[in-house]
Amino acid sequence: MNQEYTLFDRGTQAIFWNLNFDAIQRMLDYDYMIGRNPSVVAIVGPNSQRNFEKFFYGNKEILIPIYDSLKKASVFHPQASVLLNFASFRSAYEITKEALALTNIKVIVITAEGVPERFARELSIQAKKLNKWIIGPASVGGIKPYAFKIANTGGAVENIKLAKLFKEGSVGIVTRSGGLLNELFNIVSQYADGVAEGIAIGGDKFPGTEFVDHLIRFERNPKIKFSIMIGEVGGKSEYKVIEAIKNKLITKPIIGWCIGTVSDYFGGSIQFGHAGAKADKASESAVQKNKAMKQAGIFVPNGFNQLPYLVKELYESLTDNTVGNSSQDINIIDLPLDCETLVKTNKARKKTHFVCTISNDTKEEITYCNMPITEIVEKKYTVTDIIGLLWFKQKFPVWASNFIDLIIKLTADHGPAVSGAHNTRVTARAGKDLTASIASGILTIGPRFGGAIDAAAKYFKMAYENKMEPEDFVEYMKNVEKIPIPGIGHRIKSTKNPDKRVGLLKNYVFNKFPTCKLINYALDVEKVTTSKKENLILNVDGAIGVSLVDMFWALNYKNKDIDNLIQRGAFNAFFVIGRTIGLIGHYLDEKRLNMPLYRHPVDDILYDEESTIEYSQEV
Ligand code: Q5B
Repeated sequence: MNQEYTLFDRGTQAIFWNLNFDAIQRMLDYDYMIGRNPSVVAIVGPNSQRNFEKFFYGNKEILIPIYDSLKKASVFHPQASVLLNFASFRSAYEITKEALALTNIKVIVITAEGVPERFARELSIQAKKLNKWIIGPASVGGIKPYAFKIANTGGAVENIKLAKLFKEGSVGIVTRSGGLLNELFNIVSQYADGVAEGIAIGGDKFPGTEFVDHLIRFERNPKIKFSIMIGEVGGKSEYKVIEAIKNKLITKPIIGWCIGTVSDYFGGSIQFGHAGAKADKASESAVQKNKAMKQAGIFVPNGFNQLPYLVKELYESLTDNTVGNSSQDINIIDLPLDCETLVKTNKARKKTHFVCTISNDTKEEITYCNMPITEIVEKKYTVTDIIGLLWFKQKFPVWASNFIDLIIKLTADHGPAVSGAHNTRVTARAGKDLTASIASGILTIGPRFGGAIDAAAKYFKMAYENKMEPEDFVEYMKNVEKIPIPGIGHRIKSTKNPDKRVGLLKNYVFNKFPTCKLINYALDVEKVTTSKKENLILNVDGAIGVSLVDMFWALNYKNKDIDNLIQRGAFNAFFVIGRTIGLIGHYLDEKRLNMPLYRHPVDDILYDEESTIEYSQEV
């Protein structure tokens, strides 16, 4: 601190305890407007997962570090002299005690209401011993215009501009309440030349510092011509000021008023909003305190409404200025408006980066294709109906929805030996979590395993549309495309060991589908391939692929739309969703059995370092 009467100046740095990002942003906005460096240099958030947060300083973004302890924050920021203690009433005491022990921290602002009175008293006594300042508990803080603003003091930027809180005036203000502090800012901006410093000491019975402490500081501050003190019913704080006037510790004029004069009309002891706003003795009533202040030479208005005129009168009598002619205007830097505000107030438009046509979470409840989930539940939509909505943007008829249900059931698992389940189990045994383990299984789904559905649909549909004879199609795939027909062939299933799943699919399609054109064609192709080799059956991928084409044809999808779905991988998605169920099962099974790390047996690997096999056999 520069001078003993000043708690804050344009270089004051603060540590903010708690992740109150809006309040911090307001401080930085103020700093930017008055052209000083950012006043918040560190944040303490013991439970934060982050070690920094981004804020705007003007139109630039800056990073403010988040520490998990006050001690660390203060070690890394020894210049920070203010702690803005925004902790809850449960933690505020311990944190303040910790801050009092730190040599760099000189001022502590406590916002929490409800700090136990004995703790508040102890903190106040301790702070005074150490020559430190506590503002609060239950305080909004304060401001030294053109230097430092505590958190939300002064309200929004518009209010700060209106109350001219960006320039230093000559009036010192002390209140208990933050609301009245704002009211006074407004009055002083209109009836005098503005605020030199404004502090709300807080509404608790035992504030860390009292009116008198700050008024004595104001006495020593040559910039301050007079002060305003707004007290409340209850407590003795105003009498301490009277005592200081008697002892000539305060000689500058003070305008004083005690809120709560109405309590006399109720009779008895009335508790007002603040914890300390209750008169336990007659002398603590607002009326008595106003009388006592007047007798001590404090300017006491007849009522709060008269206070602005008293401010004007006193200001003009103490300065050569008449109100309105006094401003030594300071250029404030205009705060750039953020896009969100401009868009909200219809002053700007913004291009969106994403388009979503399947669901909306910005309404009262999430909707799937415009249908609220409550309605979805009430109408007893099945999981496959939801697939219809979210994948294809339509509610399928029951026969189609039930077909999807059948696919999911039949593809859910095919034992631990297949690529996906094997990978999932190996990954789980390497100690990985559920997501990683099932992801490693899903990643094996492809042209040879489970992911041949799209390609099967594509080639069978192409052959059918081009009226290829099954034999010609088999030849075409071998000689022109030079690939095995997707959807044909299985490692263990054959004509002698038929795949029951394919039987169930065929049975459903022939009984429930309005049209079975492509599956019939595929079965004709199967006759050709199985005549070559008995395992070249229409496999589960192939049966699903061709049946889905039949399904979409029956649902009146155009060929182009079906081709697009295939090209985007929408048909393989049915295997992915089904098999994910099984992969989760395999993962949980491994964990349940607590299986150790898997290492493949070396006798199952052919080691041949002498091999001359080249990657490319081209000559
Ligand atoms: N040949 C599946 O082959 C397999 C031919 C063919 C014409 C064909 C193979 C293939 C297409 C991909 C496909 C999905 C690799 C399968 C699934 C899910 C699963 C898995 C599970 C589950 C099997 C021997 C001879 C050769 C080849 C000829 C082979 N395939 N000709 N069209 N498609 N299919 N995948 O038995 O003259 O001797 O040289 O790639 O649809 O993944 O349970 O395991 O639920 O988890 O190893 O069911 O068919 O035959 O490669 O030794 O070839 O047959 O040209 O002829 P194989 P290969 P040649 S369902």
